Amino acid sequence: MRFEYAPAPEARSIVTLRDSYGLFIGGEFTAGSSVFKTISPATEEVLAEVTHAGPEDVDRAVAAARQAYERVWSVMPGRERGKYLFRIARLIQERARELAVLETMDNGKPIRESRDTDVPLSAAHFFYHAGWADKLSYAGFGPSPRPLGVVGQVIPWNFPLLMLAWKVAPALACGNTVVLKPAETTPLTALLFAEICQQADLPPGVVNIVTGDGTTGQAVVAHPGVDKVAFTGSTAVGKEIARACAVSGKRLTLELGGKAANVVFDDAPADQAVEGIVNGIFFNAGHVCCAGSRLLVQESVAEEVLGALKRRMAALRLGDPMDKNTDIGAINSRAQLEKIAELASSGEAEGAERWSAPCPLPDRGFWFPPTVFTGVSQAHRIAREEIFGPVLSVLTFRTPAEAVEKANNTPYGLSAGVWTEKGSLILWMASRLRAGVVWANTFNRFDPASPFGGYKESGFGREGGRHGLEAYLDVPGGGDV
Ligand code: TAP
Repeated sequence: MRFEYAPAPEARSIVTLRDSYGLFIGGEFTAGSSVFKTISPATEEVLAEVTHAGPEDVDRAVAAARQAYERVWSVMPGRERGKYLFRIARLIQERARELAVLETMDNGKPIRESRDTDVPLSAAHFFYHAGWADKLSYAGFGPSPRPLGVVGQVIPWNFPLLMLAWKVAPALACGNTVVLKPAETTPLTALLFAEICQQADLPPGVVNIVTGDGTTGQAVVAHPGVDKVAFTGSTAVGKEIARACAVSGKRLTLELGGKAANVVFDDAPADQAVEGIVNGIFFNAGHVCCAGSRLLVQESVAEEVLGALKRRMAALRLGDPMDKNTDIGAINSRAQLEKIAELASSGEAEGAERWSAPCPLPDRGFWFPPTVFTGVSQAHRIAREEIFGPVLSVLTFRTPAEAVEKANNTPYGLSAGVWTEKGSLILWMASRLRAGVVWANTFNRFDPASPFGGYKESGFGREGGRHGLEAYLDVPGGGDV
């Protein structure tokens, strides 16, 4: 039975979009070398004009960050830094609705997700790290660990504000200043965050935001005035950055791609497992580095689980991301849509069987239906490459040992999920899965107190928790290259 819902659109009026945004350098919005447009991926309407930062703009941003580091931020007592972080956290909460609406407009993700996940977790990261700012001496890194200096941070488009929070909050708590480059297609919440820094009276230059494309990212990473680089994005660009930073004396942490296995055993509670599979791959339309994009299901229950999964997928609502009933929003860009479509075609060409939920796609914007591939072999591209879209590849296994072997048969190692009612099997699996995070009977759970990061081509370094502080302090193990 299918229920029809009346549309429940979130109002856009809470957001005041400017026609044009400058770069945020030294506490002020300033002009840059050229401009580009950011669009809504759900409607393709132009939202605003944004400034492209060239190398000379990055120079100015790094100089502002250096000055703020030396004169103000690194010499400020931790308890004073903490007050600013608390203030930012509270302002994110106060302006939560505005941030959520803007994120959904610029990124295309459902308002339910930006409202209930991205924005509250962003505030939580600032609250959590505000608490650390005056307790670094007790974090296990010696009596008075020092900050690193100016940090260059480059982030992707899938969780624009949340990735900013993951990067900026620990850097500032530890006494560093930052130059951050948001993704080209999702700069708007970072620019609203810049306004929040002004509102919080954050000393000028502590946070600098330079918008632009990959060349702006390159300029940030390569700048000799940057002491540490923190990057979240694709493995291909991560490798380029590792090469650019080699033998430079810069610290580096990389949070890269993933191809997580979500492993369902025959004793798992089927309904919960299906919800977990759906959440694992269709949350944020699969634009999630730790998405459970490979379902490994025990052969004896494969048919039953797949039947239930398809019934559940048929009930997912795809469409206007501003509607509070929407489960699946837009794909963030035409380029990403083309990449997903190309990989999905390769799945069919290589012999896997494709099934897509029967949902109508809007005429304008970038859309891809929730899709599942069965009959997938480990050699197929859709089993090996990160699709970064709402596409699930299903493989089967007979024994726990086979599940581990298949789950680990990937160059990535960011996350994994295990579904079973046996605690001993969960522990057995968790100790053998080569993944930074292993969820048991749940998926996509995040907490600022819990470190997150990968193995192998998923990168190195941890974000969140006590371990995440190490990446922003001058202590051994903080990501020397
Ligand atoms: P990328 O294409 O790698 O872009 C990430 C960021 O790097 C963007 O700001 C991009 O700018 C910039 N950039 C591009 N080329 C660069 C270069 N040569 N030097 C420096 N910066 C450069 O990734 P994406 O497509 O935006 O994001 C998706 C990827 O991020 C996926 O692989 C996903 O798994 C990964 N991801 C990982 C995590 C964690 S925590 N591991 C979390 C989220 C996402 P433009 O926007 O202008 O291209």
